[in-house]
Amino acid sequence: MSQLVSLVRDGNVALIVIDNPPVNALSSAVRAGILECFRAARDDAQVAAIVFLGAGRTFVAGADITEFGKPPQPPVLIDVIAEIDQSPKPTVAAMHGTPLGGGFEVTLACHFRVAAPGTRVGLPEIKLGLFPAAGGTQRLPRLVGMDKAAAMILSGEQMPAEEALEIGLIDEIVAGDLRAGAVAFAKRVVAEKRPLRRVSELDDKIAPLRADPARFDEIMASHMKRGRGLDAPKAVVESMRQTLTLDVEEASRNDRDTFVRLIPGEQSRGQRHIFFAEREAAKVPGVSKDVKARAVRRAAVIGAGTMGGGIAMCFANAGIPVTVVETSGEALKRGLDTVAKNYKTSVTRGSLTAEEMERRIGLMSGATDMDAVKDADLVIEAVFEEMDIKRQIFGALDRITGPDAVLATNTSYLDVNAIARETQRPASVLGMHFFSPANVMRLLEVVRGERTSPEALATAMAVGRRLGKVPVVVGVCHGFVGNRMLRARSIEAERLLIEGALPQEVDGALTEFGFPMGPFAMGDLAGLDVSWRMRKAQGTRAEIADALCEAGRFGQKTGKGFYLYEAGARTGKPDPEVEAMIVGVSKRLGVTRRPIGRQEILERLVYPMVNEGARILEEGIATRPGDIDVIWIYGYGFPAWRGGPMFYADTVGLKTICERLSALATASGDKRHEPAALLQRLAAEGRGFASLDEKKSA
Ligand code: T1G
Repeated sequence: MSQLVSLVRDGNVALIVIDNPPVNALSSAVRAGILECFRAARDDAQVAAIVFLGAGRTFVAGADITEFGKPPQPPVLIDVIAEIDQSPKPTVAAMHGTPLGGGFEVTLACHFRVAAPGTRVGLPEIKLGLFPAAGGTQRLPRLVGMDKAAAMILSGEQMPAEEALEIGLIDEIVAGDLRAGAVAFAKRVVAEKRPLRRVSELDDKIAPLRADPARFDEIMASHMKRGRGLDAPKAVVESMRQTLTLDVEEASRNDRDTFVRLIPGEQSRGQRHIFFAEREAAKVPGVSKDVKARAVRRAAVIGAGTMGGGIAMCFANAGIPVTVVETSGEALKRGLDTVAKNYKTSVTRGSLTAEEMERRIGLMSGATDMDAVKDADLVIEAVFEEMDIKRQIFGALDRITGPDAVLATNTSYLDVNAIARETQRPASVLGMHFFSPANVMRLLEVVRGERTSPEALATAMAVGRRLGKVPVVVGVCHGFVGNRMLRARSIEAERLLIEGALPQEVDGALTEFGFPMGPFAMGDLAGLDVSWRMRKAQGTRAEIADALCEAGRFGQKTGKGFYLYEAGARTGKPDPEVEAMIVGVSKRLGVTRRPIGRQEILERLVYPMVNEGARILEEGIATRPGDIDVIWIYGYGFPAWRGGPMFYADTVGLKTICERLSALATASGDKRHEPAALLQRLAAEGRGFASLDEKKSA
């Protein structure tokens, strides 16, 4: 047997142990090893039952994603699973960790499934632009019914073993030694001569749908939320529809063909790129795995505004006690009341229990005296974007907190080095830039100052992950990575309005591209007065946004912005008043308006961002193109199935992008549209940004 898969005996039970760190992925060698061991156990007269077990931290977590896009090696997974499915002897899957994807599909081919407490099962293929093509779409509905199966497969979410037990997905939770417990379970099955229930032959949950196919469509429609229009969700529906007419064997063969077609598709390539890019982003140059992060037992947040309150919620949600400091009792009360309101909304929505809400609120304390943070291991400043205020706060924090405390600023664009210079501990100062709403958005830009130490960085990255964020290290410049690229887009979006486009046309180009909303709807949601205040502080102008603010149109908060929001509606309507204002600004600037098509709008919004991303890479502000992609997907809603701005640029072709940017530079006279040197070099060499990333995915 290969060392990746071994066959051991425990009495009359054969154990097939898979040991392929780190997650027991089903590489071709593992598949071959499983098949070899299974056949040996099946054909051994001394063996009465077979248990599948994963070594290390988890049962099999899926097919080996690094193999996708390469020529498939035998044996293919559906053939391995088909043989297990036909086992004449009882088969038991002993699960722990995260049995996912193909790994969970192996367990569905077993007669029985047992799991250690805390195990989480799932079929997350949809998140890779794929679908469970090794029988998951055929066996799961036969086991738990179409509705629960569709919910699990179309969301790709993990399910705790305790819930899986309730719905009959697993047979027993095994406390203590999983291996011993699973063997004992198998021996009981043999001793009791339990009937062997082959999942592929179950039909009681499918027959009613066969009689009422419309019900099948209703179920599918109820679970097809975000994935509308994408290839993988459509493939899931058509694959699951086969349960009404075909047996598992035949349907699985069709699934394999569909799967092979999805693999090379741009949508799956984009999502697999992000899967690996997110993990690459966790690898910070100069911060090796043996750099020890400092323990963060207590946190503190300075400022209880929208951001400060949201950040404090992140810590409470992660079970970390957090002190919130404000300048006055009134401001503090306002901030904590907003936090309580947010939690109450979650309880009303059913996404949080009242007890959990009380527990989290109990982890938060408030103060108006900065001395309250003296025991904090990490302090995050989240006050107004005024450098003088931040300088004062960091000077005070430096005096008050312990020598090992990490001091972070949530600034979205100010100079972290200047802030660090206000302290005696610049090595422990960095930026932790959360995205609004901080308790929801997963991106965390960790801003590395010129003197930030590896330990401080490791601490911020570790805390980011504990808070459930996706931390990405960025360098110091105006706007770091995300907001610097957003500014390039915002300038062009305003120009498009002046030259002839309307807000709904500009926003429509991006929502059709896959963004949840466009720049103007986003501005109305965030509040146009926020960036207006920043522009006034910097002495810059945005003609149309300024005109709207001067007319008191701050967006949703005032019922009017770029759009009209009737009676507190969340979705705005085009407002003829705004169109008249825009036409007036064009006239005042002497610009002759013209109709602008969707493709031109899209190119003028996305390509300047790519150009800024190339400069960011040249300057070393981001380590990899994939880091920029992760930032835009987790911080700004760039559609994951497009892989992020830099991956998308590769799919367009950098030569094309260079040509369009040069034309834009000539037409607008704006030198910033001249293609960045890196972009020109890669285009000239016929390469893409991907050639700069060392990645595993094909
Ligand atoms: N294949 C190859 N490498 C994988 C992998 C996989 N399936 N899963 C993880 N890795 C690598 C990962 O890149 C990282 O590498 C290391 O393992 C630790 O991962 C036929 C076709 C299991 C919940 O989608 O969700 O089965 O950076 O940092 O936070 O229908 O990994 O250390 O070099 O994420 O503890 C379906 C994907 C595949 C599961 C563990 N399965 N993995 O999280 O560790 S498609 C998945 C995860 C499929 C079938 C279809 C998570 C995890 P490195 P990590 P973690």
